[in-house]
Amino acid sequence: MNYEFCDVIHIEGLKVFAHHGVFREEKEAGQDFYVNADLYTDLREAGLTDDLTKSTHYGEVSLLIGRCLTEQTYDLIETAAERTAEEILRQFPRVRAVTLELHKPHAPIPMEFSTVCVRIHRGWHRAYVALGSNMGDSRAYIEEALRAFSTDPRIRVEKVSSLIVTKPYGGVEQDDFLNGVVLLDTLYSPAELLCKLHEIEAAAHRERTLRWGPRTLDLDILFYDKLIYEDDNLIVPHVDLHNRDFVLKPMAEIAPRFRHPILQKTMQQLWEELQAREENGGRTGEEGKRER
Ligand code: A4P
Ligand code: MG
Repeated sequence: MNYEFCDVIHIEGLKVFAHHGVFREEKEAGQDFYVNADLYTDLREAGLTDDLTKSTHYGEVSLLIGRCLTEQTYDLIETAAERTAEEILRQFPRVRAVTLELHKPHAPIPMEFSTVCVRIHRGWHRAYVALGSNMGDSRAYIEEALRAFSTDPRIRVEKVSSLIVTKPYGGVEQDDFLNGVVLLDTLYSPAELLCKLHEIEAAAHRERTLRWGPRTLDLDILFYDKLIYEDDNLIVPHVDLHNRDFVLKPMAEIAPRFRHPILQKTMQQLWEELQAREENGGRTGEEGKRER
């Protein structure tokens, strides 16, 4: 978590009468639920200025929690908590993350107990995504992808680099590419974001035939916060980004001081180093190929 988001607005024991539960009796009769919430935000400016517009109104957040829990009925408190956390994050832009606890002290448990609850932690994440196309109307495909991002309620487009024309990398004879990068704030997990990228690629009639071959649209996750992660479907940071001028040039434009979490170099440094290697005769592509 970023140092500036360590401040918290804490709401405790917010009582909401609602109808969540798997059993019909629970849905009919309803019962009291209690909510605790930690809203992670930066309170420094509000603290110095005494100005509510620089903070998040806990009364409004409480009313939103009440609405989320009463406007719809769910079987699971997991779902009720998930929807509520997401609404808080979407409607209060200063809140970067939320820990939400939803208690159901009158849950149908045939034993004495004081409470049962779910506690979830959700937040916005910053992802850099590479944009590429070298088939059809490349600019239109990339613009369509940006539109798909900006109309998704779980994504905010924060910055878009210039789009640049680049020579194909990777040894396949093909047309020049149009490339760029975009910085997204997203509520998606890395795996969910990858799924979303595949959906957008599919809508652009992307066909997976030749690896590194021509494509209408290619969307790769470059970074997801400072996460270092690898499974069968996803490697973050992208394994080969430091060898690619078509990634580093736009990254150096929109995030020159962003530091690669493994290589520990900034985008500006990596871009300068790659240019120096290219000037010394090394061509990117071949040495960059690696097994996934
Ligand atoms: N995958 C793993 N990690 C990631 C990640 N961080 N982001 C997996 C996205 N996908 C990731 O990708 C293959 C699989 O990689 C995915 O199913 C995913 O589970 P793909 O997009 O289906 O296939 P691909 O794009 O042909 O292969 P690859 O290795 O992703 O190629 P690249 O790296 O995308 O390179 N030259 C220029 N000038 N500009 C370009 O944009 N692009 C490529 C493709 C080649 N040459 C280029 C350009
Ligand atoms: Mg790809």
